[in-house]
Amino acid sequence: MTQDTLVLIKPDGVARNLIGVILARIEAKGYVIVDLRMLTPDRALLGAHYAEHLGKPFFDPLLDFMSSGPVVAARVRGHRVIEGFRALAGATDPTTAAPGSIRGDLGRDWGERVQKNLVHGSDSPASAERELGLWFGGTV
Ligand code: D4T
Repeated sequence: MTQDTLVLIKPDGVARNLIGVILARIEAKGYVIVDLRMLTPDRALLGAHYAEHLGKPFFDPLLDFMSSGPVVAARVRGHRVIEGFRALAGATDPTTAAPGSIRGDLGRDWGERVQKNLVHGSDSPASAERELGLWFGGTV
């Protein structure tokens, strides 16, 4: 059941110089980074990526934040990696994300309209396929 998932290191993670630390956690867990790129995403890409959140109060702040600077996108591979990376990332809210997780150890609430929670990971095989198509196009 080898899977690919999309991992994003969000602008807060890049700005805080945590690219290496976050990629090292993924590799230390045993997953394999099979493609990697850095870009500042435009609102069209982000609107498609976050389409499920359209209309929610945090949607515009989320797009402002995500387009505010460079993001690292990674295609990560392994058995059950979709579930495994979500566990590695921790809960959405970095205040309550479990210690030991990326968000729990490295993230905090900054009192803003959007949670700056360092990373994104696809939440299902269908999401992974859709999101990898958006950020990388096609398959490796
Ligand atoms: P992503 O999609 O970025 O990996 O985060 P999650 O899967 O953990 O959370 P999500 O899709 O529910 O939310 C997407 C993105 O919006 C921010 N957010 C979310 C926020 O600022 N306030 C909120 O109340 C929620 C639910 C954080 C992540």
